[in-house]
Amino acid sequence: MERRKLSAAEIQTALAELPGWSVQDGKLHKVYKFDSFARAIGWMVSVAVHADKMDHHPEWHNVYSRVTVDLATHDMDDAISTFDIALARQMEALAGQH
Ligand code: H2B
Repeated sequence: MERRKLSAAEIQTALAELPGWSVQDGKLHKVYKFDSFARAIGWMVSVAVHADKMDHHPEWHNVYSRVTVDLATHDMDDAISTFDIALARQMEALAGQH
């Protein structure tokens, strides 16, 4: 997959299909709320497997059943890249299964 920085317009287009996601402090941001701690952690493990395969890793914070996520590309001065959108889409897909 192509790995490049996205323009503000490209980010807005992508956000239109990513419910609950926004840009905060220059990063793609969402707070996920699950039914339990076990479901939150199960989702995190599924995402972690995918993220490691992509070699693209989230910044995230778990408190009980809530996971706060921030995505940026550190190698590109913390810009939002095609990889951040791909990881956000994968998080959405996996959230539907947890
Ligand atoms: N994750 C994120 N979010 N951004 C990066 O730039 C990044 C990463 N770079 N995971 C990868 C690892 C890089 O450090 C290795 C060497 O490929």
